[in-house]
Amino acid sequence: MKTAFVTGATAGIGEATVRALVKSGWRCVATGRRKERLDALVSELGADKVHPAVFDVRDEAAMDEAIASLPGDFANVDLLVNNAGLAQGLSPAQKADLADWQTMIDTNITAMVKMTRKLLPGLIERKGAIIAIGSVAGNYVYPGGNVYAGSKAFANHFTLALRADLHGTGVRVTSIEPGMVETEFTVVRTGSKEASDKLYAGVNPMTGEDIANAILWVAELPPHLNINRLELMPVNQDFAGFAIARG
Ligand code: NDP
Ligand code: 8X3
Repeated sequence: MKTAFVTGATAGIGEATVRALVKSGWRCVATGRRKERLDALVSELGADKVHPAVFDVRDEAAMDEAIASLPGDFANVDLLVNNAGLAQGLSPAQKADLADWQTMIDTNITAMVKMTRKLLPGLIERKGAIIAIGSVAGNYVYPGGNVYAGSKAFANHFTLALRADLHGTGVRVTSIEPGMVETEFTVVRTGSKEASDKLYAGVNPMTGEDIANAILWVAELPPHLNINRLELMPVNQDFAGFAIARG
């Protein structure tokens, strides 16, 4: 049985990924700040299949402690799913809150690179895999995307760069770049369930399960195959968006 380490498993894509992986025979380290959500996953899927690691990814000492205290086979990580992340705010750059920007940089960039660096030696030893959840926001910008878009461009590109460095090690590396997925993402971004419901209304957006199934597919490909990047959108979203101002 192989072991996955899924960051941000208390909601959305990460939670669905843990379910999909465990149902397919993996054991998972599931991380997040909300202990009760991780405990519920353990109750649902079994303590032999899910190890809860409760920590804030921005706290490096807590990250180290979580890695050092992985029990038994949970310590032998074959797959890192770099998923924990968030957007905060949709204000234009000239009005944005610097604290929101710092939170996105600390979570989506700094924590992701630290987590990756710390697990890399074991992943190389086991010829494992890294799957990172970037975003279409890293490929096509939109108003108010500013630092979130920049952080996801970093995630998309850092993941491709890892592939270059890991060439020859047998470690597979994939950047998964979704468009609109209805999770808690927009509630977190706007602070409003109403705003979130309004954004997704009538769109038929992707679900956490859609992305989890893509992650599972990538994770279980034969070892000679590497998906470099995979961009997904709901049919009702597209990337055309040039804007002009007159006058
Ligand atoms: P959710 O808000 O539903 O889930 C986010 C997860 O990240 C939660 O488990 C949350 O855990 C965790 N997380 C956030 N901040 C921290 C932190 N400081 N420490 C530890 N864990 C943290 O959103 P999604 O499932 O949609 O998002 C998952 C990833 O997918 C993100 O990287 C997001 O940028 C990306 N993405 C999302 C898209 C979408 O449309 N939803 C599209 C493209 C990419 P907790 O709060 O318990 O700590
Ligand atoms: C989240 C997708 O399109 O809301 O990364 O930026 S989007």
